[in-house]
Amino acid sequence: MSKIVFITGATSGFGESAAYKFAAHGYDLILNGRRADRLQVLADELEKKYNVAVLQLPFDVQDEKAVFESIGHIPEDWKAIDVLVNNAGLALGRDYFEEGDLSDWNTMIDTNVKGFLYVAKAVSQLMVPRKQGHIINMGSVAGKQVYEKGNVYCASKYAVDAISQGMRIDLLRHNIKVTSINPGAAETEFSLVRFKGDEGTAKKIYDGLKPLTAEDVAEVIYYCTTLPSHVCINDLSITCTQQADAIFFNRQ
Ligand code: NDP
Ligand code: 8X3
Repeated sequence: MSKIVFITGATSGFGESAAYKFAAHGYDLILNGRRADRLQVLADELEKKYNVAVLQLPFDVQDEKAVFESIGHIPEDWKAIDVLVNNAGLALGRDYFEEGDLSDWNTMIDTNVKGFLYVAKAVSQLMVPRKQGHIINMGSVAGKQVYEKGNVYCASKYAVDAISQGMRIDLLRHNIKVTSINPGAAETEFSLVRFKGDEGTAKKIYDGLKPLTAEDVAEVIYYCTTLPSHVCINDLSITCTQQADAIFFNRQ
C-alpha cells in the first residue's frame, strides 16, 4: 500500500514541486489549489510519469464549508493520509501600515490563518484515530521577524508559527508529528501574486540574489518526512546563502 500525501497549494511553487518530489518517491497524492485546470495537467503528468494515483481536490481554503465537505467526503481508501503539506498561502501588497488595503488584509488572514486552520483541523481529524501522521506547516522567515511593510503578511505567518507550536503540543498525545518550515526569499509565483501581476516589481525582489527555488524547498519538505518515526524536526528555517534572516541580504 503506497503512502499518501495531501498537499494544499499544489498548482504552483513549493506545493507543485513537493508533488513531484513525493510522486518520485512513490507516494499517492491528494492535490489542492483553486485552479482546477492546473491541477488536472499536474495530475495527468504525475500519474503518467511516476505511475502513482492522484486525487484532485480543487477548493478555496478560505471556504470553511468547502474544506470540511471536501476532506470529509474523500473516498475511504484515501483517508489514511500519512503527510499533510499545509502550504497554500499568499502575500498581497507591500505597503506601509496606514496605507494597507483592507481587502488584501482580509484575504491574507482568511487564507494564511483561517484556511490554514480549517485544513489542519479537517486532516488531523483523520490522523487522530490512526495515531499517526505528519503535518508540515508552511511558515516563513516573515513569521520569525517583522520587516518594513510586512505588517499583516508577517502577522499571518507569526500566527502559523504559534498555531504550529499549539498543534505540536495538543497532537502530542496522538503521536502526530508537526513540523514548521520557514523559508526565506524563493522565486516562485509568490511575488507576482503579491504585486498583483507587476512583473518588474516582482523581479526586483530577487535582484542581486540567487534565491531559493521551489525545488530547494520541496527537497527540505520531503527530507523532514524521511526521518525515523521517533524523530521529528519541529521547526526549520531555510534561506539562500545570501540571506541571513527576514531583513539582511548580501546582494551582489
Ligand atoms: P505560489 O504563489 O507559487 O503558490 C501558492 C499556492 O497557494 C498556489 O498553488 C495557489 O493556488 C495556492 N493558494 C493560494 N490561495 C489559495 C486558496 N485560497 N485556496 C487554495 N489554494 C490557494 O507561492 P509559493 O509556492 O512561494 O508559496 C507557498 C507558501 O509558501 C505560501 O504559504 C507562502 O506564504 C509561503 N512562503 C513563500 C515564500 C517565497 O518567498 N516564495 C517564502 C516563505 C514562505 P491557486 O492560486 O490555484 O489557488
Ligand atoms: C515569504 C518570504 O521575505 O517575502 O514569506 O516575506 S518574504
